[in-house]
Amino acid sequence: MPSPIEAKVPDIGNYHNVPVIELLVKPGDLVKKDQGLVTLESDKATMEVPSPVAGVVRELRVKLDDKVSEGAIVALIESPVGATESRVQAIEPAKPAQEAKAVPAIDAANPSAAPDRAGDASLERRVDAGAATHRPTAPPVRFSANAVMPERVPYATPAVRLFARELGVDLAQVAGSGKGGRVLREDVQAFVRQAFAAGGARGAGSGGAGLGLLPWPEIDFSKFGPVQTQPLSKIKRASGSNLARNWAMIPHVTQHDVADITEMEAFRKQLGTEQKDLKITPLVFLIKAAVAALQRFPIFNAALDAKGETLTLKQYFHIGIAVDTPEGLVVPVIRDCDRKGILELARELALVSAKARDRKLTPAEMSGGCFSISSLGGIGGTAFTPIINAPEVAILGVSKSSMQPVWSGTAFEPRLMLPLSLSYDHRVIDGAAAARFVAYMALVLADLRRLML
Ligand code: CAO
Repeated sequence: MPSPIEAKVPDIGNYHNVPVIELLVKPGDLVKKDQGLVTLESDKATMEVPSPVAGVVRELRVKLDDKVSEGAIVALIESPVGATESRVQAIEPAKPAQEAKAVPAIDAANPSAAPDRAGDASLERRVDAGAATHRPTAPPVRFSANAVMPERVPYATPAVRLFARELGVDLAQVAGSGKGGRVLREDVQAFVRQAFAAGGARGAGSGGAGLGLLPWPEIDFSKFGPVQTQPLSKIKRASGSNLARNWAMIPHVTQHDVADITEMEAFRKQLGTEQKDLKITPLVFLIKAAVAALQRFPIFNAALDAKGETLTLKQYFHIGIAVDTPEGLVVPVIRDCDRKGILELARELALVSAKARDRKLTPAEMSGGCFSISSLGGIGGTAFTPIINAPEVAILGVSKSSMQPVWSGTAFEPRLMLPLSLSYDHRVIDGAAAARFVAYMALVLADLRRLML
């Protein structure tokens, strides 16, 4: 058995006393020639000390945080003399037969010997020959630290870079949890896990799987006090996936406004006394006002394609209504709202709300929407940010109306004001258009005669 070969820190430029930040192998590991043994980190770069030969790591001569300079021995590598062919194959990367013939095997310690052994693809024979005639030492591999790890590229060791490359992961997207923000192997693994969990949430012009988010914190809460767990309902899990995708992939902006519904409310109350068996809430008026605004601003009645490049403008007016049920949120769609009057809409709204709460809605009754309304007005609040129901491009949130002092020009008058919150996809809709859309809705709600125009 020949003496083990010393793996030394090669020429690393003008760096001295560089800390060892990572041990990439341990005694007993099989290594290939040039495989990284330890990682060093200067103030500007990380670099690996390569194994001078293929073989087995007999001893590591450094530990984490040791400081090393050029020539320091980091490990002893035993060459695989007497190793079986399969063991050698395990450490020799497979090469196509042609390549093996064309590329001479080069002994780092004796490059001139290479031509003699051209075509010798057997590592064992190569190492044997080297061991018999020379005692190879660490090859003088030159490092350009900045070429290995330029400051502007993500901070990661070459091993992690290689790992990310093999998995097709763009390191720039991965958040590093290591010292100083260094991207670790585990960060890349977590990134890939998350990409899979996102279930191919791609489209609308960006890669949902490439968000580069930190892994979800996993905390044992029972350490802090008594807890119990409860699975999310099926509806919540399904709507949650949609909401998460829509929130992550659509650049939302929410435009807030208020509508003076004093007259509308008087009319609604009057209708209520006439239609004893029908509950008429502000929501049906909002459906009509939304349709009027969609007709006036057709870009809001549109769907964006998966690439984020083409809009489909709809010439029908089906409105989705968010309904709160004990199992979670569902969005039944009321069709052809432009062709239906207040009373018909009120009847249909009562019907779909009851069906939603009884879990009797069919998928067909929840599809085909153009624009959605989420009304929390029966509960409270002054404003909120509803999440757009992709591929729709806008959604209206409605909060609770309240009496407000409004300046009439000569005096403050008590007026019933209804808060409106319009979230819109900023890729499709400009802020000015959104402000006009919601202001127009407020105008219609303030004077319902405008619905007839
Ligand atoms: N301001 C003041 N009062 C309002 C109001 C508003 N904007 N909107 C409704 N109300 C009143 C109604 O007039 C009704 O009063 P009365 O009982 O005195 O008649 C009361 O509030 C309850 O209304 P409602 O909520 O039963 O009826 P609706 O037509 O307004 O809404 C429905 C129907 C199905 C949309 C609603 O019940 C619901 O589920 N809303 C929740 C939607 C939701 O969860 N959105 C959030 C999505 S994001 O998580």
